Amino acid sequence: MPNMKTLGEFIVEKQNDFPHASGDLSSLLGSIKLAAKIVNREINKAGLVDITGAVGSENVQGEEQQKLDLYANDKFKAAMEARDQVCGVASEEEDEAVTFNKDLNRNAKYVILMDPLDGSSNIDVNVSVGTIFSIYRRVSPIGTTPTQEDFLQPGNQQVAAGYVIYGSSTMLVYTTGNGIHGFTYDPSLGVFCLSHESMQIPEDGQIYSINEGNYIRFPQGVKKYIKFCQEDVPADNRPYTSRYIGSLVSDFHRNLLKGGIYMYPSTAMYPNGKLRLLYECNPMAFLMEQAGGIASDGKNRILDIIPTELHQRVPFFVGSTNMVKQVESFIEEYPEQY
Ligand code: AHM
Ligand code: MG
Repeated sequence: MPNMKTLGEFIVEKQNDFPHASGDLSSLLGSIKLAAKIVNREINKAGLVDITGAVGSENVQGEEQQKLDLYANDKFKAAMEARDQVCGVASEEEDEAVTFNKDLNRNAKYVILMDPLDGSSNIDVNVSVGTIFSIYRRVSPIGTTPTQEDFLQPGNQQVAAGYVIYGSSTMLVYTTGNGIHGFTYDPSLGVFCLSHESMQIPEDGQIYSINEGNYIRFPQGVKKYIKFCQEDVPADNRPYTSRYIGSLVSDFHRNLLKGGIYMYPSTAMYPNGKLRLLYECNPMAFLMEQAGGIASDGKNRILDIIPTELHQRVPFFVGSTNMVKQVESFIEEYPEQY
């Protein structure tokens, strides 16, 4: 296969741009790649083997069943621990951050925060789901057990972030702060191949993605923006198209490629929105900025928010620059809640 570049080759090539790089981050991305392949294999057969059943129940072989989100959590954690570049992991599936206590892990310089299987309620209906990850350099001394501070860093400190989308094809998309690159999985070869180098989102998009069923509970500014999207102004390409899968990674990925905005605002039910700052919004915000778009909580840049809690939620507006700015201006003009 001439000209085909694998994820592994691409990572090494990029690492060579930094002559003093230790290779630790490359190796860490390699372990994410491995865990993604394992989870992908399991997701692909979710309808065949009864793995989507309740935790604790038994399958026909008498093995205890595990839900796919817990399965993904275990696989990603194990991959991180095995490779010695990570000293701790925070996950949507874990109440507290997990620290690795082997000497080699304690000497590692990175922590990782992840949502191992986002949108997992979609698996039973064969809709795409994803893994989201965010990598930071620890701030605690090397050789010690990582602390809360290592995990509660603002998003602007991320050294890498990415997602895996388990969709009609499986893709891994990541950034280390030098553009955002996508790799499509070839199951026959078992490799991720470079398919989308240096992606850029259009500055203006025509897709808006939001759970409109919650309309009545949205802040006034968001309601006004939705009506703006629906107005008949052909010169401005409005009305826009509404697309909402209900799986952040899939909605984000489509909007990234086509131009658009994804919104999960505060609602009367979720005053801080639903999505989690540390392992959903920050990595997506980093990726989006690398693609030339922006990410906001409606007023402020997501990446500058100082986190206070591991599982903190935040309203989230991400996508094409002019669309996010437009909703921000409506929020400013109509500050009333609900
Ligand atoms: P999860 O982490 O529990 O899967 O929830 C996150 C998901 C996102 O993928 C998706 O965009 C959102 O929740 C959908 O929420 P809703 O069903 O309220 O629209
Ligand atoms: Mg999630």
